Amino acid sequence: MTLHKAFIALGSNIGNRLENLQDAVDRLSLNEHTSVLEVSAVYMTEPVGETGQERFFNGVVLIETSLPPEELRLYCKTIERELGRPGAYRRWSPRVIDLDIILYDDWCIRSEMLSIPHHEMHNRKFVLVPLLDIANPLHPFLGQTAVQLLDNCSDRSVLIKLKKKLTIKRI
Ligand code: PH2
Ligand code: MG
Ligand code: MG
Repeated sequence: MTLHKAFIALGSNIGNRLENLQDAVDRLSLNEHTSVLEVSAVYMTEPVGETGQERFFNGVVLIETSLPPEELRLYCKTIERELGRPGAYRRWSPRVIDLDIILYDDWCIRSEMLSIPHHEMHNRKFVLVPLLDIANPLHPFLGQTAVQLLDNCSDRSVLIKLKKKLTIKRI
């Protein structure tokens, strides 16, 4: 069985935002096909794309998984549903939980269902800053490290690093 590494970005701006992120991390930890290796700090971030909604809590986790990307995406959708996310959100609407695969090994995938590396990761401080808490991976498509992506990122939104932390449950 081949194990892969993937970075997943987490976001929530409805309900108990910390609890929602932690519930998602727990589901990634307690599943037999995925384990969580590292968690970032939690950041309170201004909504990007549509203002006038609650601020987000954002974080990033590094997981190890035997699931191929498409199955990992489906598992992320299952977690979103279990945490109360409705089937479809319009693009910039507030969300109970959002799980986005940011990187999967050094793979580049562009299909109707999958965009790996995530097509917006280099434009989003709420992804790059927590990612750098964990690692400084190379963006396999743009050929820049996360530090370089952040240097070149035009996102000027404010992130506040919180004292609240995510924890990793071990089976
Ligand atoms: N997610 C979005 C759109 N805007 N803004 C912040 N701060 N954090 C997010 O996670 C986020 C967003 C779409 O998924
Ligand atoms: Mg998203
Ligand atoms: Mg998403």
